[in-house]
Amino acid sequence: MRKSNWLHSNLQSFESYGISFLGKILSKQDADSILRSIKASRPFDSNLFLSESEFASNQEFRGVNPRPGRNFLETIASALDPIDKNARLDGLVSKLLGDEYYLLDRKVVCGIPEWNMPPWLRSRLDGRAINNLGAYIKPEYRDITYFYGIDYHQDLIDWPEREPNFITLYVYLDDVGVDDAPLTLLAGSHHLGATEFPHDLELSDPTDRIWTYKSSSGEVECSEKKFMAGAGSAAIWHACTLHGTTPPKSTIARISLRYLLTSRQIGNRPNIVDIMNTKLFGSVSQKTTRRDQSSFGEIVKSGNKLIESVVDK
Ligand SMILES: O=C(O)CCC(=O)C(=O)O
Repeated sequence: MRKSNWLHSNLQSFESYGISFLGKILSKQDADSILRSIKASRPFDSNLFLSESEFASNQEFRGVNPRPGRNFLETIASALDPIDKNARLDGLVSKLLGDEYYLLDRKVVCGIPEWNMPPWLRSRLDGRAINNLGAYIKPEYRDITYFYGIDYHQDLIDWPEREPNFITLYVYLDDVGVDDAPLTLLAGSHHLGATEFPHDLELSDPTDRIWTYKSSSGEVECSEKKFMAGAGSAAIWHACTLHGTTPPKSTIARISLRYLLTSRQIGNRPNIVDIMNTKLFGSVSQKTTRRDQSSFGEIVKSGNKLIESVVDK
């Protein structure tokens, strides 16, 4: 696709649906080289996990994700140049967030298949809404985020009181097909603005996979979009776009990169995301973004609408 068509169609998709699938932004070779260094850094099997007794003797649910000083991507920063210096991507993000946009966060995200999980943990997590595995991972491996499926959520969930002035850029390092826990996104769900997790969602048309999403500000019908693509492919979405994954059915952990990019406030030159945010039906931020955790940060809410919607199908 010509450069100007690529830019135009991605801007149009982002503005209308809060999502855009960018195609390949990394060569297979560059994606492989990043993937190889991640895979060489640890075992991607049950050895990632604490034993049941180790976990029981020191249960920690907060501070178990990557953070500055404990983030695998800090160790391979130059391998990320093909993303950081990608002129097409930079042109697109500059339109969305303004020329002065900057990196808010980036990390490796790994989808863990069932067979990699110790049996005690599988039964403990069964049916939970959000399975971020950080609490169960050995401390030396917490420089990556691990998921065993996650129900539909907004990326604003981690940012109470923040406005959605950032976007997510997700880059697959593996080929991702239907059994590899593809990201599943709800087109147009950003229109309802910032809403609390768990969200009011119903699969109203199971044949065409259309979800009715409600909040106190309104209701939208959202078509489910699966991000299935080859290694090096990327997608971007608005901070209020609902998305999630089921656990991978395949035996291979799915490894991806997740960037959050944000705008700088520079006078009164609103960028596209700022303009989109003035048109959201509901609130632009929430003091409380989620109601699924205990006071210690453990996920206690059961019921995962995304997983339940595909069980036995
Ligand atoms: O990669 C995954 O399995 C889930 C990632 C996700 O939803 C997120 O990072 O917000």
